[in-house]
Amino acid sequence: MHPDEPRKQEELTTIEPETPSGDAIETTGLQHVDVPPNTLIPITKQYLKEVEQMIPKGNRFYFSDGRSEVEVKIVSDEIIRIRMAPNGDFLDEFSYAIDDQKLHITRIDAITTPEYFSVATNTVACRIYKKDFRIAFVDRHEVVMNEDASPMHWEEHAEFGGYYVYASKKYQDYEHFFGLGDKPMNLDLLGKRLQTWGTDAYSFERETDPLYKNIPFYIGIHHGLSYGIFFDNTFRTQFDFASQVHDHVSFWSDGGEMQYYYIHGPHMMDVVKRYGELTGSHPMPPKWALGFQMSRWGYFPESKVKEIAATFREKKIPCDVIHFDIDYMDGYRCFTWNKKYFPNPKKLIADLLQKGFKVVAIIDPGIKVDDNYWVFKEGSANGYFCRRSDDYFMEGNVWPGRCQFPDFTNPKVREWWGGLFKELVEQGIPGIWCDMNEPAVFGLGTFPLDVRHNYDGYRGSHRKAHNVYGMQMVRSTYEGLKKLMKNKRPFTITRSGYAGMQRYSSTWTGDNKATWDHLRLAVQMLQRLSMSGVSFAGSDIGGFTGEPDGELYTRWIQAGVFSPFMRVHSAGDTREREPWTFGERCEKIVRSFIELRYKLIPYIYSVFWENSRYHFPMLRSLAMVEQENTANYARDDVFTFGDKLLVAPVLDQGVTSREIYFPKGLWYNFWNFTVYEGNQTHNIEAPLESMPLFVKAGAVVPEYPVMQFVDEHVPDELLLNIYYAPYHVNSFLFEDNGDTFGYEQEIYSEKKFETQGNEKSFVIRQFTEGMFTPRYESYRIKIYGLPFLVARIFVDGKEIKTIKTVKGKKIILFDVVKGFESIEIVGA
Ligand code: MIG
Repeated sequence: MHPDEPRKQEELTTIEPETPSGDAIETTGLQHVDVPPNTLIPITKQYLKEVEQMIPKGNRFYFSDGRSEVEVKIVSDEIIRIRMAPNGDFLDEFSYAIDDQKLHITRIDAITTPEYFSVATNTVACRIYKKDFRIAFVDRHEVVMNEDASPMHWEEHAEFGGYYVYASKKYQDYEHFFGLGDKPMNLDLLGKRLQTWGTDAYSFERETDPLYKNIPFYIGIHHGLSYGIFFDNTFRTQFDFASQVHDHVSFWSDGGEMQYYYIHGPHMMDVVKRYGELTGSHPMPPKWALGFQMSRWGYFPESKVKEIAATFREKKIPCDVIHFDIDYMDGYRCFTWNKKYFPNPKKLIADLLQKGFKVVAIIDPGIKVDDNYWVFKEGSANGYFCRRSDDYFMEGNVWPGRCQFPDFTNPKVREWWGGLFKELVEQGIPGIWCDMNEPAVFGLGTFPLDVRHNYDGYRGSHRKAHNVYGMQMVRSTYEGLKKLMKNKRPFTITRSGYAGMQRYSSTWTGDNKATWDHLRLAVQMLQRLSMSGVSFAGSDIGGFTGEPDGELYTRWIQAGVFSPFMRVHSAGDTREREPWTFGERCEKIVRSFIELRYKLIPYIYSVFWENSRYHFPMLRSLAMVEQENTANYARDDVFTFGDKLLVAPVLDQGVTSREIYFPKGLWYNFWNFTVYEGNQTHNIEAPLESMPLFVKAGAVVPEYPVMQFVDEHVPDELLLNIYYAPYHVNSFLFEDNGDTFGYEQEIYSEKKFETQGNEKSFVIRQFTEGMFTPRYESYRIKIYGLPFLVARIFVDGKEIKTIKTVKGKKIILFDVVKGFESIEIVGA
């Protein structure tokens, strides 16, 4: 019905192979088909052989065994990249994952010993053993961090050409593994065999693999030392963590190049940060995106949306965002409105905005094949849709029926797609939710492998482009919105993505279920995503499919306060999920926890900045907080949010207390200020009204008054909760205007608070950087846990007299000007 149009000029350009003239073609060795070929080389795995030489070229070093070549590139003091070319020809260098950051190299030492070549930075050496081409990474204390069990190898891919490429490492004693994105399982990956091949995994289960995201980055830890491997290959990749062979850890791919980055620690936190330096971090989100978000498949007609919005405000349950799922569209055609349900979207969106609600709308990649639909017409006319190997269009069924799919790996297509949001932006939509971008196709699952992609000019089939398709869709969406919204920050969510996706989007964990185990999975998956570079993530609170009861819903909301992205979402065939649908008791608790989220906004925003600017993961697993304690590797139901809040959500039905391991140091119970000594386990009461939450002693935690949406009003003063510690602690507060890119031009304020306590005094110092001035004039200081009676308080040397004492003299309260440099509290 849509005859293929003539191919575009650019697609016709092919590179002519350099062949000698006809009669000069070498025919020796060719077999006639009727003659049984007894000299054909069988397809078998081939291994690198003895190394013949090393040739240095700047920060790159080339090693050869006569036929194959290996490149060792020093990327930074802690990052070394390895590439292998089976026939000596490296592929063009191109990566969707790598951010163009300038990394630092202090020095490079190349040496040759009778046994090996070594290329070293000031922290780690890469050794290449001459005899068999095995590679090892050795730290400065001669500890082998990671080492080949066998040399890198490959096997011809007869069907598609190219090679399967393999690396096989020794399993180090007591080694454990983390990372790999969104795997729905315990944090520690030891004993698992996993793959990356983005999949629409509706109602996935614990252990389902693969899921939606493709992040071929893992962290290994042994002897208290940590390193990472980022296998930057977009084909289907597989990882075996001592599952098939108990002393081997391998990773391999169906095609492309064996190309991986070794990232040195020795702290897991450093590995994660360096992986972030390599692949980028989240840009700052609009501040409202950190508020509570309400979603449902789907809210329509507009009277339903209005009713939901009104109920939030009536019941005084804070909320910032309402999501529009696919039903807002006309026959599921992207960039259109169902005029029956939404006769005047602009007005509706404006009315909602007036009440403080932002609308986030879903967009799918499938474009309905329909000659009366402008998006389809434009896409067809310009040749923007994907084609099969024989030039047919890639057609498949999704929500709108028969669809074609833009090739987001083509920069021109990304540019076009980005512009399609013009009308939605003009109508007042500041956020887009990209769904189904694995890509998902009904019946087929995804595209057949022969579909062709532009791959930014490097051409490839779907085998090569599948794992980056979703990332390129949300990239084009983000970049398009950014242009259309001028200097405002767009908000995007994506279901699929590849390593580096964090530069363009937040994400959610997909179609989970309303079960207690899925709540636990959410907590595990969000920690895993956080250590895989994608901190801005959340789960469908309450579960997408199935029916939670009030208890599960309430516990999930409690945990959800500590998801960087906090959204309730559910499938269309489930019962209602708004915070008021589970009875009065639950409503009250849920309200108080959503209010807690809003009180913590200045803290959450600062934690976001630490990720955006400095690459710290927002959620930090105990394995990362205290890697020297191997028992922590299995403690994946407790984590810290930023470094000041220790979060221990209740993950089991009917439970009203739980055992919690506290990392070293002192921790305050957030609710009653009891102090616990760390490096041990305590049993903590957790009735449904409460959730175990602790603050690191010495912390300064900024707090906003409860608002019904973020920045509903400007507070006259900022509350600083300060928790005494008998030692030194640093805390940070980031502030800016909350919705522009001014922060890239230093228009922000970054405050550092240093606290220092002893038996007789407690001192708080403030250091300010940046050019943004918040509108409030003073801080209200609230100090918890002083071990002495207060005699005097000095602010910048001047004594202040107006001090309040509350709760049996355990808390003191006073106001100071926001520009103070030091506060000294002196005991009696
Ligand atoms: O085939 O848009 O994961 O969040 O509500 C289902 C409808 C398509 C899947 C998403 C889900 C969304 C749903 N979508």
